[in-house]
Amino acid sequence: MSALVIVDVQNDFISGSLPVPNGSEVIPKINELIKSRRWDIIIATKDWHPKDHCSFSSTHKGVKEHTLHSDNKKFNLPLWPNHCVQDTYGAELVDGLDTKSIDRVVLKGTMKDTEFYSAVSDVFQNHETDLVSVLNSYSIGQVCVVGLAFDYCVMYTAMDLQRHNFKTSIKKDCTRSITPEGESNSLKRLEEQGVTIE
Ligand code: VGL
Ligand code: ZN
Repeated sequence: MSALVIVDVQNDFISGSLPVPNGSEVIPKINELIKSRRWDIIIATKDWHPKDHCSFSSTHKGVKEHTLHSDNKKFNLPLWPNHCVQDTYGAELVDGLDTKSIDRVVLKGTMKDTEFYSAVSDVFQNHETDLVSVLNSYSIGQVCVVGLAFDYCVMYTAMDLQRHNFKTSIKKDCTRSITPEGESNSLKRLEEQGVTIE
């Protein structure tokens, strides 16, 4: 059995606070994939942050260094503009995406002090979403990953799925990257992990 996993095709990553360059181009391409009915289940993920999430630069304004406790500051992870705040327009799946064909939505990044890029686990692999158990409940062996952004959430999701022994591929044309350098680094890492780039 096989699954299509559509990562974070949300308003904020297309026309909102953290737009991925040319991100809107993936919408018709992903709709075409959906129409081809090649997968037994279609899952969409959503970055779904509380309004004071540790990955937002605004969360850390005026906070003294020694009082910081959240992962992003402590481990020098990138800080971002506020994005995909729970129950806001920016966090909704983008208009135009064929959402009626999506069987399940998996939320990630919901805990204030923990950064999730992957839709499987947080960056330190201490917490998991329900993605793997959803896939296992459908006896999925193969997963194809598409969406935004290639050099963050798509890459980390694909690497985690491969680590969990799903045969994992990425349809590159149905993704876009935040930066070109990020894209070439990600391609290298994905290849090393055995993820197929189609
Ligand atoms: C993402 C940065 C921060 C992504 C999510 O979906 O690629 N990037 N949060
Ligand atoms: Zn995020």
